[in-house]
Amino acid sequence: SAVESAKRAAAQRAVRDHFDPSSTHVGIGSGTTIVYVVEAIKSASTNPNILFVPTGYQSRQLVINAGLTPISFDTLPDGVMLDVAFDGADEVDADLNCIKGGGACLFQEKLVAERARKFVCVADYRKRQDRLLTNWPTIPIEVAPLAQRKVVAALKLLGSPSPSLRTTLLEKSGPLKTDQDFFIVDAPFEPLLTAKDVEAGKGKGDGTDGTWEVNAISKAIKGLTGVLEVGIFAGQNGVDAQKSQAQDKTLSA
Ligand code: DER
Repeated sequence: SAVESAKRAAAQRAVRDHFDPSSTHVGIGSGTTIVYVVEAIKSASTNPNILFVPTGYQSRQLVINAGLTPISFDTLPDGVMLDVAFDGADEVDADLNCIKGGGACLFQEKLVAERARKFVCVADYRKRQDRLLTNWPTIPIEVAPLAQRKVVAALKLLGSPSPSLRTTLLEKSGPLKTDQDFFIVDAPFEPLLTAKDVEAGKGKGDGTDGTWEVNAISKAIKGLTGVLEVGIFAGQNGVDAQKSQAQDKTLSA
C-alpha cells in the first residue's frame, strides 16, 4: 500500500543517512515503521558486535527475530551513550516535537531516546503537521494504576475535556497494561502551540487562556504525582534534547 511503501522509504532514508555500521550501541523503538528500520539495518550491516537496546517487549522481539543482539537498557555501562536511536512517532510538528505513545511504549522509548547522541524519528507523510494534536487528538500518558483517577481529574483541571483510560476490548477486557504494568491515559487537548507561536502572540501557551505550548503542557503533566512519563518528545531545541546533551556530558565526563 502507499502507506507501507512510505514507511519503508522513510526507514531506508533514515538508516542510509544516520546508521553507521561501526556503531557499538543502537536504540530500536516500537511500532510498525521501526520494522522497516530493522530490515534496512540488517541489509546495511553484518557487524555482530553492535548491541541493540529495545524499547519494550515488541521491540525486543523484533531485534531477536532479526538475529540482532539485544541488550537491556539497565545493563548499559555507566558512561555509555547510544550512538543513535531510531523510533517512530504518532505526530511531528515544525520543531520536530513528537507525540509518542500510540503503541503504549513511551516510557522506555523516552529512556532510550535520551540516552542516544542522536535520536532519529522515522515518520511518513501522515505524521507531519504544523502543530501537535492536529491529526492525532490525544497526549498518551503513562500512569500508576493507583493514581489514574486522580490524574484524570487533574488533567481536566489542566483543560483536557475528556481524558480516557486506554482499554482494549478485543484482546482483553479492561485497561491496557504497559511493559511497566502501568496504565495509559489518553488526554485530548487543542493543538499545541510551538515556541514560535507563543512568540508571535498566538496564545500564552501556559493554559491560562486555554492554549498550551508543547514544553509547558509536558512539564505540567509530568508534575502530576502518579505520572511516570508523558508522550511528548520535545524537539531539537526542547527539554528532552537538552537532557540528552546534559546526560552525554555527565556520562562521558
Ligand atoms: O508508540 C510510539 O510512540 C510508536 O513509535 C508508534 O506510535 C509509532 O507507530 P507506527 O510506526 O506504527 O506509526
